[in-house]
Amino acid sequence: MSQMGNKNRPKVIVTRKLPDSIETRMAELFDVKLNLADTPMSADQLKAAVAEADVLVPTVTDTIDADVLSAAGEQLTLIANFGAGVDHIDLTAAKDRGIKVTNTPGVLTEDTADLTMALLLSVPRRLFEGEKILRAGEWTGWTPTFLMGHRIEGKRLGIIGMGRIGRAVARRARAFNIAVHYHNRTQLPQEVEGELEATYWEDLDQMLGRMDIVSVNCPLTADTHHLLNRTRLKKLQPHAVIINTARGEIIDEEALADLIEVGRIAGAGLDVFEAEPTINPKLLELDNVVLLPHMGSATIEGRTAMGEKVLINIQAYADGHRPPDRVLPI
Ligand code: 8YV
Repeated sequence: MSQMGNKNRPKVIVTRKLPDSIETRMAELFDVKLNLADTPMSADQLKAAVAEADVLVPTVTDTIDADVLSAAGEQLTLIANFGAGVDHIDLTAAKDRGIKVTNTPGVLTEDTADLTMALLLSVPRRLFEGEKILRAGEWTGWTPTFLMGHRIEGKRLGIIGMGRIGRAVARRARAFNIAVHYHNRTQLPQEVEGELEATYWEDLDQMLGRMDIVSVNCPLTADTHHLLNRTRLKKLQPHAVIINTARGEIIDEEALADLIEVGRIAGAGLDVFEAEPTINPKLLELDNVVLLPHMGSATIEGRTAMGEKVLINIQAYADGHRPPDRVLPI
């Protein structure tokens, strides 16, 4: 039985504006404080929120570190994250204070994989370069050699992180006749590998040296921070491109920008950045880089489903049951 077991209407503080239907349901079910203005909360505002709430509903834009959690009152027993990644939450600090953490896995898999494919097509085929030229009124007509990119059919894709999203990317890649390779903490069961026609590389460095396209699909953890550091990035072949729809901090962004600038890496498609929403100015200068504002899961369907997961996790917890999407305790 949770500490909230007797509370019919837990006090829930939501840090950002969520889809309308979710906010409406939240207000029906819980004593909820919404952020209709949608301005990101400062550390002090987050501290005030954790001092007051039974349940906090943060997003990727909230840094819930040990300092913020030090302000939490005894009543804060659940952090029901709106999002799958929980790297912005200090799980050790939460655990020490007996705070449970849930997330929203599974419902953003396909959308994020779609966006990964969109970038995977956009960079080699130079789609955004073409768009930019056309909109600037600089297109003077078809020529046989204008904006030639590279074919993706038959190329080798190395997926880093073969969880739900990585596998969804692999399925799509197979449909484009791309050869799927992957690096993961553990090798997938043979039947899954067979289904995805995926080749496992235990050694990431070796895989990087042989790929045409690399897609980052692993979570950000202490182990994956700057997993693609300068030394590793240099293992890539000069014609390789990198796609990142996971977390910016997994790649040393400065090194990536430097290596693309000097032609040691052919390009990148990035939906996530090390210091979001600040973008490394070097990246902004590069034509062979496609930059998107962290929109992997930005579909009405996906964001609504994420909200529904948050609702279910809170309701289950308030009813004294184990919420379905437990990150902490596992
Ligand atoms: C979300 C994401 O939009 O779920 C995740 O981990 O990166 C995004 O798809 C964001 O995290 C919402 O908090």
